[in-house]
Amino acid sequence: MNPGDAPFLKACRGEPADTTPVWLMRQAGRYMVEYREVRERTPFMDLCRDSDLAAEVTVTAVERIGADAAIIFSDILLILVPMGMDLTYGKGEGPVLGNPVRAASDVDRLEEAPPEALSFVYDAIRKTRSSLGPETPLIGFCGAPFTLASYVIEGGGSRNYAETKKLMYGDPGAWHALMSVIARSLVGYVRSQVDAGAQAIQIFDSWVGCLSPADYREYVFPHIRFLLDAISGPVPIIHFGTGTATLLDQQKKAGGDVIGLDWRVNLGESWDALGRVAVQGNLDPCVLLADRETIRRRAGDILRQAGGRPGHIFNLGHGVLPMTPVDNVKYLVDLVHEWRAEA
Ligand code: 1CP
Repeated sequence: MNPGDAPFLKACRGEPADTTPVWLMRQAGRYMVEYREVRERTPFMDLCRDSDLAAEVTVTAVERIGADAAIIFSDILLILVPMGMDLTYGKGEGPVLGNPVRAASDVDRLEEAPPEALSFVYDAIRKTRSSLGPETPLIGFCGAPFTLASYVIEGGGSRNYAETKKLMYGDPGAWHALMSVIARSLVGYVRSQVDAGAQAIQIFDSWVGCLSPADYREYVFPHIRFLLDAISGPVPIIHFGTGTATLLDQQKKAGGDVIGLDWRVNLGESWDALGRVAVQGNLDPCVLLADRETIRRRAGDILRQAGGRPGHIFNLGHGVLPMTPVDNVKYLVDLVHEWRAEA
């Protein structure tokens, strides 16, 4: 197969494909026994920095579930280290940034990440690409400026983003300087992933849904627009967020060939409103905890909403949960592939 003819890449371009392509966010992760075995021997950050192991985990996951695309095993937060952040992954508690940014003087100490600081990611992309067949495209990724800024400011995950918004409202100058240095760092990082062989890029704006449309316009749009402008062209860009029902029009305007939808919206209606763009989504990850009949019915609802329109990439609305049975994931992938639009 000509690599460009893979159903996933066709769908990214809005072209018809024989079957609806499907992959899952976090498809290489703790729900999979092969991954847990690797993690028992290797701390998370070491795994990301070991390009052989990262490539192995990436390839194992895509082959195990039969997805139409692989996503490189890495993490959105790694770029923060060469910017000057002190990042650790505590046991079971998620990521911790030990020196959070709370004031303009903290922003000043951050540096634009030199792309070569993340050479282990590009090595992993090259190694993964050489062990995948031409029919399986490889997705590179990064966090979006807002989502990364939220970790930089909160020092980890957050419930209400109070510190983030405190800086955003209280010191817009510092806020824009922070968003700008993150966005500039991401440009070289994404371009290097593409140079290494990434055939699509997903931008994770996982937490931007905590903002109102007006705040998105003022505090986020210029920076995500700058990033998407700078990287668009060579490969398709998937622009993903959660809780973004009221932000989708602005996200589309900011850019991206594919807009990622979470499960809180109706895929068909959102696609109608978005107009000409490909879409990705949007099964609730919790549906994969249910029985097969429910999985079939709920996946069928989404496929019917897409209605066979070219440019749909089936995915969850967010990442696979760790307690998900891997057989249910496999069942979902197979059923999407076997789905035929009803007459
Ligand atoms: O083994 C472990 O316990 C570590 C868990 C883990 C994994 C498997 C982390 C820590 N990161 C990852 C890999 C990862 N992260 C991938 C590649 C795997 C794949 O998709 O197959 C990707 C694409 C990410 C991206 C990522 N990291 C996001 C965006 C996606 C999303 O879920 O919204 C975010 C927000 C992160 C931060 C992060 N890193 C790790 C955790 C547990 C988190 C989330 C913390 C939080 O909830 O705030």
